[in-house]
Amino acid sequence: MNSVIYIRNASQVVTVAGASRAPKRGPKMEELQIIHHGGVVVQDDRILFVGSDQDAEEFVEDQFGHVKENIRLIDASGKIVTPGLIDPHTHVVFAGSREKELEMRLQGSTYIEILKQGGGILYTTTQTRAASEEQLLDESLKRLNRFLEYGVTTIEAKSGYGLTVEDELKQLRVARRLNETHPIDIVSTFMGAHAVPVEFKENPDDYVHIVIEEMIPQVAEEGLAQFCDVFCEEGVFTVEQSERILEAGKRFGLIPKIHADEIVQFGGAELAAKVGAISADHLLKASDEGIKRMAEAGVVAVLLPGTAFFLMEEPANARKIIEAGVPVALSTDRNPGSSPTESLPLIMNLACLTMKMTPAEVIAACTINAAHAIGRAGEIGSIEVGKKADLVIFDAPNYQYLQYNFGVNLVDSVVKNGNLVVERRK
Ligand code: IZC
Ligand code: ZN
Repeated sequence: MNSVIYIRNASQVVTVAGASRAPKRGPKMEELQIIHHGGVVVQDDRILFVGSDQDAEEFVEDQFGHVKENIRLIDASGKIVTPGLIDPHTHVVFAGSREKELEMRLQGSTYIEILKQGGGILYTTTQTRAASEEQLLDESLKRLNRFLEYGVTTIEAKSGYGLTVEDELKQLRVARRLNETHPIDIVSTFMGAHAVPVEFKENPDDYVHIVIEEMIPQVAEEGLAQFCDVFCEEGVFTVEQSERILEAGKRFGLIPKIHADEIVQFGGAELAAKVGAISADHLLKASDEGIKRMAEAGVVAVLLPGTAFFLMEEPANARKIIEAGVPVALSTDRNPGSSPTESLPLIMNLACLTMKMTPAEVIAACTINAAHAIGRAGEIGSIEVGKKADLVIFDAPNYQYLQYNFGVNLVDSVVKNGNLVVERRK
């Protein structure tokens, strides 16, 4: 018989069902389609059944009554089941770390000043260029293991610490190998336009030329990425350069994403709408007009409150963005400079406590809306029959408790692709 897992007696099954075709916006973000006292049955890598305790018992008896001893039973009494968490914005493949910059920032240096002095992204680029594929793989693997412990079952991962054709391809190949070998699914984004490398400091347009003429075609040819991202920011890439790069990506089938309006108001949100980006990320300084255009164009806002917290900045105005009808997702932004954490649950806490998102909105933002931000909502992001069996059991009596008992890991178990991959606290 095929592998079957039956999770029973959950106090809540938070399905987040019914939004696979379009992301949740406005008040809909609060509708989580919860089954109180329910169960989930998984067969192989798919969700086979979800329903009330009684219906689940009958279903299992009907389908598997004769082979009950082969079913893996998980008792979720007093706990909740949610879809596997999805992190739609990470820079997880890199070498080294930047704890020195934390001390510099505590003494008054800013993130952009450090970058302009050749630190920041450029420091990590030096380390990443020097690292072998094996070394990058080992370092990134540790981070992926931590993500899984926190209930994250799918992530997006960007390149952008190579900044040469070969080194960008190296980073993306590592992401591909990680996807093949690690339980977490990794969706890749090409981000050669993450910083202008020192070699091109005096003529950044020459670097943009290489991104467009050399990097994008090779990334596309090797099928190494699905998305193309740009750090559109004062002192990094202009709106005009960003547009050229994202349009070039589109010609090669790479869907645009954009780091928008993080540090200054720069027109990134407007550009996201103009190029039809799947998401615009950060948005701390986004203009009202930009937000309006994102809502009209259906761009998902990926908010990163951990980054604002770590950079000691005011976070994005999530309430305004949600009220404008923009679908919101959340992410760690895992990277060595502005958000060195794999704890998506901590980001959820920060979203609630620093951006006043409700506990229900936070769940929608880390499940179905995050799936939409990476074009995967048909497969993941909700507990529905036929979807991939990616599930988390949290040791919490209700979903609100996740935002209340903050800063600790409440993950009890994780099911990924139908396999029990994390089992904690007996
Ligand atoms: O390494 O600093 N913001 N890119 C844009 C980053 C932060 C990553 C880094
Ligand atoms: Zn980022």
